[in-house]
Amino acid sequence: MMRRGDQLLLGFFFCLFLSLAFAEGGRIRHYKWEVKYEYKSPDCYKKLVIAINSRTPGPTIEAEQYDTVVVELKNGLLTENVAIHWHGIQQIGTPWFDGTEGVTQCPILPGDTFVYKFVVDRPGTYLYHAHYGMQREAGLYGLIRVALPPGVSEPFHMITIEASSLMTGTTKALMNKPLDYLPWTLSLLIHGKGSFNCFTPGIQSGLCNATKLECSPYVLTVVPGKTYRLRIASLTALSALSFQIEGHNMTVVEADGHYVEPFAVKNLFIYPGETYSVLITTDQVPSRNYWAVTNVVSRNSTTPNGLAIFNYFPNHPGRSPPTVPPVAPVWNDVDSRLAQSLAIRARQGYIHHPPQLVASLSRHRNLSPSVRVARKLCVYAVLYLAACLARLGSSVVIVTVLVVRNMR
Ligand SMILES: *[C@@H]1O[C@H](CO)[C@@H](O)[C@H](O)[C@H]1NC(C)=O
Ligand SMILES: *[C@@H]1O[C@H](CO)[C@@H](O)[C@H](O)[C@H]1NC(C)=O
Ligand SMILES: *[C@@H]1O[C@H](CO)[C@@H](O)[C@H](O)[C@H]1NC(C)=O
Ligand SMILES: [Cu+2]
Repeated sequence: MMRRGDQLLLGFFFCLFLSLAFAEGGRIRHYKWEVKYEYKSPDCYKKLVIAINSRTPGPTIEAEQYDTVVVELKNGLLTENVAIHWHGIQQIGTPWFDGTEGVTQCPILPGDTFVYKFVVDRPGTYLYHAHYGMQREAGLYGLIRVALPPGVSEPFHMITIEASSLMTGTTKALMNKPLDYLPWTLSLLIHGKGSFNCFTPGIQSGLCNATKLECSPYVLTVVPGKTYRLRIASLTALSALSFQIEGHNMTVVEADGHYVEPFAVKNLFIYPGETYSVLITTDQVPSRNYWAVTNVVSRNSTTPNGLAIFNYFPNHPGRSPPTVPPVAPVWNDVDSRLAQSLAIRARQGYIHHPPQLVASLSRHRNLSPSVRVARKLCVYAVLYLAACLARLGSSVVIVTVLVVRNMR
């Protein structure tokens, strides 16, 4: 018979072992970012942008369901605070990492480093963006891709490769002018590249050069005869957009982190803060490239279209398509946008009902099943040891275990 001290010690190590073995549901995805102002010409017009590790959009966070994302964020802006919101991430159990400055966290002061740490518990496409002042419009944003864990497959077929496309715009606020109340979008960016109209009256000469390599269109390279999943997201200020790829229909399969019943569209309408996944089959004439186009809808705007190149391998990625970019739907065509909204239906078999009890939600949703099992085993082990020490025998343990089970 072991002495009491030994039993306690054994129990302690047993629990320690379990908690170490199952500590995190998935892998840790560690990112070290520094946020800084830099001069860049994303749309050919040189301006100050806010970049993460010199990039805008910032690095794409790539994780699997139940992984823990750790972002060590250094604010290198010198005179401005920073906070980053993880758009679409539920933050169950970690509301203080939601990143809404002044609501769930104090801003990160210039020179300070803050470590965000949260679990991505749903597969899907999400965003991150600055949540302080107009920093989002200045380029502080990026994508979050949460894949399924190994061995679990998506509810659609023939995925070969994933690509992504993130639409944003540059706004007046970025032009070193006094901020207008409405940050009109002056150029549309696809994955951080666009083209400003360098003939706009009043712009500083020498700062806009439409032939710079830095602002050549974003290129999405694909292989003929495959089906691709394209993740599309928008963070454009105050602008609803249409997105299309010349000559290709798209099948919508995901909206804002939820699988939807597949439906086909020629134009995808997307509003700021939304994300979609679409499937595109590269079944067109393979000897040329195609245009990907985004344009403002729902407002009679003069914003130039955003253009990217849908490049069929092995054509040269910089080769312009031989056609003019497809025309966009007219800005006040409300019916098509309504039709898309009405077509979005939750995918059967993947419907997540709201939890019945808020209390149970806050306690356990954030943990992976293995953590829950480990936690349960720990409780049982401690109860067993306690009962042994109290020489009360196993019946008490069984009763207590039953009580604990019912409490859950
Ligand atoms: C624009 O950029 C191109 C390529 O970098 C350069 O050759 C040209 O001189 C520039 N034009 C002006 C007006 O600066
Ligand atoms: C796209 O869909 C439309 C309407 O269903 C159809 O007429 C057209 O042929 C399709 N285009 C391609 C390239 O599949
Ligand atoms: C949209 O704006 C243009 C000028 O930019 C104007 O000519 C046109 O009439 C406007 N359309 C509508 C429907 O208001
Ligand atoms: Cu957001």
